[in-house]
Amino acid sequence: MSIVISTWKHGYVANETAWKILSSGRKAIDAVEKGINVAELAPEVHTVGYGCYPDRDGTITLDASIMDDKGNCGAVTYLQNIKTPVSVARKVMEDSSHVMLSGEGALKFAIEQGFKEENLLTDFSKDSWEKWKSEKIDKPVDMHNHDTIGMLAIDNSGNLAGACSTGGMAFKQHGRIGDSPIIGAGLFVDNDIGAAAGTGYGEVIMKTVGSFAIVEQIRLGLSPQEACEKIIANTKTKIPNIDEMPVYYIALNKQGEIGACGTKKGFEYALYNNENGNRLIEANII
Ligand code: SD4
Repeated sequence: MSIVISTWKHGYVANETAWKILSSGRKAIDAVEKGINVAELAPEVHTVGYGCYPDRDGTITLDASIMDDKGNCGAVTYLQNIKTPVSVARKVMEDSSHVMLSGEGALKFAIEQGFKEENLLTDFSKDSWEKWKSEKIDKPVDMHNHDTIGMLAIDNSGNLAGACSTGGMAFKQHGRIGDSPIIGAGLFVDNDIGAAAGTGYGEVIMKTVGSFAIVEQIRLGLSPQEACEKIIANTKTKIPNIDEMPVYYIALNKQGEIGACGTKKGFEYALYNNENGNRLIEANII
């Protein structure tokens, strides 16, 4: 019973690669890493990896994390000049004694591990920044300037894994780090129970430790859908101006049931399973 679920439209293409890996009998951890690489490497995906929107200073800084079925995890924050941060996060998990590396140290580690240092700014990245600077548009999150890829998978052996990768918010404060590399906030996997990943306004996801909260609700007996809805409902009561700071989650349990919910309309996720193939679905809002 393989399943892969991922956030936003770019998850659809990423799912195709993840599914091929799962279908060949490989592990969920390989599927989520390689699936997310597809979005990271695509210059037309402007919110993840190569070709991202830069920060206020015109610099692209990336966050990513990954978690396997043994409860191991790895993360990078404020990483520059590497196209595939989720793969660096996996190296942190597997080939270092740490969970998280940041900035210059993360870059140094990546280069030591054989990753190539490259300029991630495309013409689109530069032009959008020039435009933002000249117009002083200050819209940290809307449907066009954010969109982390989060991906959760279950493999043929019934093991779970999850990962996420993002450029954070377009034109963010230089040095800002979001929820995606924070285990428990942007991502959490417990192979006995389930997995969850967040997208949207990272500050809200961090304040509410959303992904961990969802997995804990699944542990207490809720379905992934009920768990996502419960945490979204809680978040709405805790964050007064939630309308300006939307958040969204996807979740998967050990039995292969999925859930998705957000505070605002327009959240699409991609689900690939045996019954229906790959589909882009609009999530419930509550
Ligand atoms: C962040 N959560 O850095 C990310 C951005 C995002 O959909 O997911 N947007 O806050």
